[in-house]
Amino acid sequence: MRRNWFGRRRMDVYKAGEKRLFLLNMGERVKGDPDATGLFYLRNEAGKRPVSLNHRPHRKERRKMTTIDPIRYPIGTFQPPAAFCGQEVEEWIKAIREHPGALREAVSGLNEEQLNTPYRDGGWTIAQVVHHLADASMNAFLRTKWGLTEEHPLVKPFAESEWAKTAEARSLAIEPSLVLLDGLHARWAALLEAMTEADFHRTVRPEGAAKEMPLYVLTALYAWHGKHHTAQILALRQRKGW
Ligand code: NI
Repeated sequence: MRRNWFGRRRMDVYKAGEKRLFLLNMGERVKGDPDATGLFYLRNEAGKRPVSLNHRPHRKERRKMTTIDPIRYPIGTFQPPAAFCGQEVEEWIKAIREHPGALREAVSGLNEEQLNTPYRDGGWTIAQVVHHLADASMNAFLRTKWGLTEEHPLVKPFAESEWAKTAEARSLAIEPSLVLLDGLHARWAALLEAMTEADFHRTVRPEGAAKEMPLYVLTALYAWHGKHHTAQILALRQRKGW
């Protein structure tokens, strides 16, 4: 067996459940027989990038691969797209359009006790995650509108963990937030579909951020965000056998 940057742990990578799960969660695509090719693919929103197992990845890449918590980030962390790509934009819009339905399906049949279960130790309950998704999507929609109607507007972040603690976010049934997401995402997807490439290159300036964010990156971020939280709920259901 050839030595590579996984060293002796290479077999663990493909055999130990957690390692394998971890790599798959990072979006690994094994092309052919990994032992024969020595290649796997790290895939992010920007596309596929082949990585040779025989080369040690950059420090930044390694940090990402070793510190991510798979319960908290079941589909991996957000990888900003490197450039605008019309085909990817279409996929993100589709994800935003389909998010409310996917979320409804992810929470369907759960009773109140289950909805009030944290998706991880010390994390939000499923109900809080649903309310958080409504909070986040409302903010994202407004940022998109601001970005389209003003020149490089400053956009305010929201203190999401504090928003998740206000009374209604801790006690209200999830249905009002699901209904909100139905309407909001229908409108948001319609807005995005009507945008030109130039519109997607318009930017907002997130307060405190080092650089401006083009609207296509914002769109990619929220396409990921919906899937990210939906996957947290589905993963909890799988672990609990619900
Ligand atoms: Ni979130």
